[in-house]
Amino acid sequence: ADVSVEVATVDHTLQKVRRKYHHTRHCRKRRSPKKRFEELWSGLWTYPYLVVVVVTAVVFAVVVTVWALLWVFTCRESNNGVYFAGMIRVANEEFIPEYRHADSTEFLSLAKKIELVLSNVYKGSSVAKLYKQAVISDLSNNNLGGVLVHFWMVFEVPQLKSPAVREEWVGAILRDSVLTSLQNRTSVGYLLDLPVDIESILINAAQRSDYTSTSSGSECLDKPYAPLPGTSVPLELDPPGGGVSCHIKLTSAPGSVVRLTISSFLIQPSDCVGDALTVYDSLLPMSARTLRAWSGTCSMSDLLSTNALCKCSFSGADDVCVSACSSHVETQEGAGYTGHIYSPFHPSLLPTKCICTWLFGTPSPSLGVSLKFHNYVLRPKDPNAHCTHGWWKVNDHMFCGSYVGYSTVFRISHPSPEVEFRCSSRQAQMPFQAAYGSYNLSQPCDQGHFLCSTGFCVERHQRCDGLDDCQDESDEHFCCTASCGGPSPPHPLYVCDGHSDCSNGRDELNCTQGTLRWDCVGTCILKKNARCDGVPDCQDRSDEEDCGCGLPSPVRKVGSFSNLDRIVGGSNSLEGEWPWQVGLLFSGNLYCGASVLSADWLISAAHCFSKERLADPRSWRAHLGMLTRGEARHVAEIQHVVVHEFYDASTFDYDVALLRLRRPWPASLAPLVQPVCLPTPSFTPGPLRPCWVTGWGYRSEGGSKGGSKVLPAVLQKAQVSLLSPSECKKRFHPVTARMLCAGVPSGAQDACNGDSGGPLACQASAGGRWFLMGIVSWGSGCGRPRLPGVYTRVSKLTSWIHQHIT
Ligand code: 4AZ
Repeated sequence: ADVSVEVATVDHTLQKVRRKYHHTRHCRKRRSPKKRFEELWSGLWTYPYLVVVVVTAVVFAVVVTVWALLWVFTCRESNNGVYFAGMIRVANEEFIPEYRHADSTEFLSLAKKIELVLSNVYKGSSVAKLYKQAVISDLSNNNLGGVLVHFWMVFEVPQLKSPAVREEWVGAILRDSVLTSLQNRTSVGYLLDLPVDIESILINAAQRSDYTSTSSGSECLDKPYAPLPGTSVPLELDPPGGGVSCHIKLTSAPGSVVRLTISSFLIQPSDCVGDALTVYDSLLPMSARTLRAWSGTCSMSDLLSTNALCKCSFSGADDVCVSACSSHVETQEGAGYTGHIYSPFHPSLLPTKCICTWLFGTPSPSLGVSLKFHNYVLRPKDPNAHCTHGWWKVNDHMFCGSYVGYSTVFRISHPSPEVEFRCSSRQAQMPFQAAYGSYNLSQPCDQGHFLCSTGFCVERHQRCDGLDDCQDESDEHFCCTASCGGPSPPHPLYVCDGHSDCSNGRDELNCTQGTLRWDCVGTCILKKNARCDGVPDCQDRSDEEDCGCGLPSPVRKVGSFSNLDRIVGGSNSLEGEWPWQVGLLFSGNLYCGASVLSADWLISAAHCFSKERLADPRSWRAHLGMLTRGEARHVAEIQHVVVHEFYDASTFDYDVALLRLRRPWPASLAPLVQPVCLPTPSFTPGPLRPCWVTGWGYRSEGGSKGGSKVLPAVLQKAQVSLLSPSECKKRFHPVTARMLCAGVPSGAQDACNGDSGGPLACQASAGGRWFLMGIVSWGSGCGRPRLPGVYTRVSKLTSWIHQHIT
């Protein structure tokens, strides 16, 4: 109506609009609302109004967007999904064909049960708030029986806290929720009410993309099944591109294994760098179960020279098995190790079936062949037993391979031996490699050297020096044979250790009369427990050096009482009674015990830190000067953990670990925090001086007392007696020189789960110092009659300890 068109700035326009509106309101006759609306509406579409509306809308949109973005990135704590692939063997379940189909009622029912158990475990753990869900992805059969469960676990973690959920912790929570009994050393225990194999538990961090691409309904997932041995299932893996991962889950009939033959691997030019193929021994992409990985490493120039195609070909698995590991090998004289032989598919795991034959040749009939293995040993085959980690035939003599924690040299005293290796396990095993060389048949070791039973040569002066130079102690064995009947005294390590090493018993003579050999530097004296006994016996007083240890000063509080219903048959300790006792907490839970050795070193059991049991020092806190749980005088961080290099998780041999504190504990904590003394090789507790085991572990087997799992709040102590090695060997097998039995015949006093790593301390004499005789290691249940606890024999490991802490 009365609006004219003109070009104006926004300000100008606004003023005009205001003026006009003002004018309209005051000077016009009143009109009907409908008419007024029509006027306003048509007015809005005029140019100046339009500009105002558009500008306002744009400003509004910008403000809303900026605010929303700010909220997303700053105000709201954004959550990240953290994904883990897991595997566990459910022991009592028989695999049925229906389990292969994720939509079958049988699958769904078992999956639901397991998901519930996993959910209960994690919802009751320290990461309960972050746990979102567990999804069972596959159920498969396996050669150990039961059903192998492959699952995903999803945690929702605030972005800043992502590192808080780590694969070691997630795995540890699961493992620690399994109640096992050490009886019979079976690895099957109970995860709530589900019987599971603790050894089978494996948790690996994974990518979200792995989770989505392996879930049913994913764009590129195939699950071929070979129903009969020998069935060949052709596979073609042709990813659709765009960064999509494809997965093929291969399964075969129970009792058979899958053989995968890769005939060609074509890498497209554009994707060359990113293309990769990984084969896992699992139905989910678990890094720890990688069998083999190939990645597209071919460069663009390679591509050009091969017609813009990078082609990698692999021959059939059977061919590789025989041809790649069998060969004719020539050694050289005096040139050390000149080459290697490898297990088939090295460095992949060993296949379950294979045969390799190596024909060795040496340049002279006076030479033999030596094979140096890393962490693997060949031992003569017991005619009544099967080889479980490789069957070997060396010139018609049979050997079994086994994995050990040290290197070995296997010497074949023949100039041209034939060595045959057969895989002998129903499960894929670790690969091996051996360096080969020749040696002089008449003199395997150079002059001045001693031949260890590991096959290594060590310098002669290293024999019988108390140090394990051969890696299997063979340089320290039979050290007293020469002197058992001869003029010189038996080897000090074997004197009065309670073990008859000399056939004439000379090494154990006169021990009851209190005489014992003690080596001062250069000379020796005969006195029982001369070390740190307050009397300088050596001329240089070396026997009284570094003796600030092993003297507790217990405080009996008014009204304190002894409750004879604790540890297995133990009682409450007093404040300061065991000042070396340490509580080791992993993620806030008391896991193990330890003992103070010095201002910055603690000693504990290796099995508390073995691979599965969290080797990461950052996960641990040491609670020092603690009587009641949670009331430590000092909490220390651990800088690093030294697990004994020969620790054997299957036998618990060398079950010892040293923990270095990040910072020394303050000296002002004395006398409530004090080191325990380290025993000499010949230390024996004083007569009628029993030893004491201390800890906050369970009070009975299975941890239940009156039906509920209760851990004592106050540090418990129990008195136990040492058993002779021969008594110990009657109860358990194997008992090695690094083990020690202690208990009471009725079993009424004993260590139990949770006491592991803690001290078994013995007093040298009445009122004398306390020495760390043992470290709680293992046993058959807790508190059982005639089944003592087994401890790490510290006196056999003092040189290793000193090597690290001094
Ligand atoms: C344990 O699992 C454990 N009764 C420690 C000691 C004993 C048994 C078990 C000996 O930590």
